[in-house]
Amino acid sequence: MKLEFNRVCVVGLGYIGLPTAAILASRGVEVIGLEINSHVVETINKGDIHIVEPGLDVVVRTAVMSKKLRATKTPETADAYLIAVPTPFKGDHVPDVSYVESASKALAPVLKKGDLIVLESTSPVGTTDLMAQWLKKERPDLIFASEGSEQCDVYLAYCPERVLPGHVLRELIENDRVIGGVNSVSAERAQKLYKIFVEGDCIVTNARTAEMVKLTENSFRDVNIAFANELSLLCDKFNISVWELIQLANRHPRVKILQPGPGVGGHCISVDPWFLVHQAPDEARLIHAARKVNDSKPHFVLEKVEAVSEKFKNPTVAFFGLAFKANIDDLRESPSLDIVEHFSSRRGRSVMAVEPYIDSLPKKLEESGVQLVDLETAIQNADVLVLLVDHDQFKRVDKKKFEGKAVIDTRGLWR
Ligand code: SAJ
Repeated sequence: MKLEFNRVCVVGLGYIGLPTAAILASRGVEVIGLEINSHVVETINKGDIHIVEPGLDVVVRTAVMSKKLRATKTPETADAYLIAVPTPFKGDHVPDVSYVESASKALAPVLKKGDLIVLESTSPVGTTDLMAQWLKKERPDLIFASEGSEQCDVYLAYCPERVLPGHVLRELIENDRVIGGVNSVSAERAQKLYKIFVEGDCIVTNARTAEMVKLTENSFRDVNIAFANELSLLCDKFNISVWELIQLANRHPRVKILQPGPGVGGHCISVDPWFLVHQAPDEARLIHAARKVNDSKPHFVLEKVEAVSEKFKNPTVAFFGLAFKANIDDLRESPSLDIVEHFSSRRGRSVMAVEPYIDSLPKKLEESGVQLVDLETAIQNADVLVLLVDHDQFKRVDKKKFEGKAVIDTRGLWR
């Protein structure tokens, strides 16, 4: 079968770019990974990976060994380009699209008539149009897709990734994709590209809607977690178990409350809603309030730990979990890490941390004298036990061993 896309270039070989590149390669497409980090390029070309994601090592190794995937620092021609670079925010929660800009500028010299460029990075509404403007400036000889016209040399689309860390390979294939074309021909072309590996529906819309869909999905989750977190504050005040409360309220056929926790972490849900708040501060009031509720939850937990610890003389405090959520090793934007960092920054405290997914502590915790220990050691030796992450390993504890100790359970695992 002749493929319409024989060669695809994936720009940015991170948590999304690398799995996407490897899956495309596994479908017979020649994939070039364009990456600015030399260490990442070398690692991948050896058939290894630089990130932790179940099953990814095998798919990448197979793709590299079969010569369908290789990484490079130099832009090369391809039939389609997928941009999956970071879009963090600068101070004051202002979105930073400079990586998208530099990726566009890097690609500009190798573009030719008939090429397709798809932006996957989470972006403020209007970023795909901005990309068209940057490209036009670099390549005045080419006609880039524009709204309201189907005539173009280079097709442009936006297609957000929506995979859950820890389940990336399965979700990349199974999830539905929203494909937003700057014009209809771009959307159709991008749809063909995604159909090479996506088994879910590939639904076509315009680029601005697709950009907003991504921000909406993560804001929806943030607002709903904020509701659960607010309930946990109310329950603390009223001396009610928030876990029992939610379980009972969820018995209503149209109520489905999420779970409270020590705060919202990761590089998506705690970041993306700010893009909307920044673009429309007067309108995005609920989304803004939710961000504030979730961001303040670690302070609430910290105060609880302080108050409980004061009841002991020279207590040892053990924190269970540092990752931003259950069963992964990712400590980025982790509220748990934040809590332990703050608590252990006061000198002379005896602090233990249990995190089955890491071998050594982040530098800051090491410098504050925190000890990385196993589950049993922590339960045996600590006076105050603080559960921060609902890792499966923490579910199997013998609660009889908690006798005489204070327990703060932010995830409802040890109730
Ligand atoms: N959390 C709670 N209570 C809950 C659910 C989650 O406190 O009931 C916390 C987690 O502990 C964690 C944070 O929220 O700190 C985020 O975790 P998550 O599992 O909700 O989401 P992420 O950040 O791992 O991935 C999200 C997903 N988006 C949605 O579910 C709408 C994923 O599909 C996106 O692809 C990803 O963001 C992304 O890249 O944007």
